[in-house]
Amino acid sequence: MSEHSASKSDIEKVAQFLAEAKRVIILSGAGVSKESGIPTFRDAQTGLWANFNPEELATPEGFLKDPPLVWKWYDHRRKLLEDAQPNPGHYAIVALEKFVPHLIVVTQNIDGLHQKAGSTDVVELHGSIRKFFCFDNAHDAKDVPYGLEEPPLCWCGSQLRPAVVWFGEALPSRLLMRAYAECENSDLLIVVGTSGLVQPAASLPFLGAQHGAKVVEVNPEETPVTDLADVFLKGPSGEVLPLVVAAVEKIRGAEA
Ligand code: BV8
Repeated sequence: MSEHSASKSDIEKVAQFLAEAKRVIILSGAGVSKESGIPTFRDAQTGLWANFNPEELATPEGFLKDPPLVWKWYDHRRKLLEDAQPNPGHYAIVALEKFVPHLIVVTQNIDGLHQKAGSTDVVELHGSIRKFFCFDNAHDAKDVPYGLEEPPLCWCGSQLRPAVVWFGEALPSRLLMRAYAECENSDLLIVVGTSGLVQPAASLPFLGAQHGAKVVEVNPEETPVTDLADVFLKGPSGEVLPLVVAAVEKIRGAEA
């Protein structure tokens, strides 16, 4: 039983956008990894984490207040990723690369699943849970074991932290500048699985539209982007995106 309610004509409309597009941005959020078994950022935290607000844990203040707690939260989320595999939504995004001269994935996700699926150009706006640096001097650290009860120390003596962007921290400027530049030059932005609430990433679809890009949204729910979108494909990305790829293949086949 399909859970999506995206119409055949809307899917074909998006496929036509893709068949004609030269420069496409896929802007993804936690929803694209939901069908890989990774809870979205706003899903009720499970178990031990049910009593904590992720927007408090994912801050430098939260880390300094209780380094072992924040360290264990990220360790728990990183462990969840050990067995996580990309889902059909991730693979559909990879498949689109062969139809579009320039396709880039700008993701808010820190799970690395786009790269694991084979996407070749991924901008991780909010960093990566698989990398670490030290809190005081940003020295990189590698091969950090799972299951530690508190943050290990860098060779300089400072505590290690995950190499993610916390609330209140600036996004890496060269990544943000790249995302802005891509939005100013894109024909089409496909916004997948994001609640569209977290800035400055949430502004990217609006920037793209201001510069003439068409906007497509893929999400089971409406978001602040839905009214902006030229087409809203309502449904889980793991179901909807493969249908879009099949429709583009049909157009390409007919052209051949
Ligand atoms: C900054 C890493 C400034 C950590 C994350 C205005 C302008 C600028 C800043 C602000 C502003 N207003 C407020 C701010 C501050 C803040 C902010 O935006 N707060 C929000 C809450 C209002 N922004 C910041 O702090 C940013 N920094 O602006 O710094 C600055 C400048 C100079 C100097 C110093 C400071 C930093 C933001 C980054 C925070 N880090 N992640 C970690 O993950 O632990 S954000 C984190 O939450 C995720 O990475 C993700 O980006 C975000 C959650 O959003 P989503 O990905 O959308 O996930 P969510 O769960 O919300 O939604 C899931 C969606 O999927 C839903 O719509 C659902 O319907 C859908 N879905 C479900 N199932 C499926 C599906 N979709 C498809 N298929 C399915 N099957």
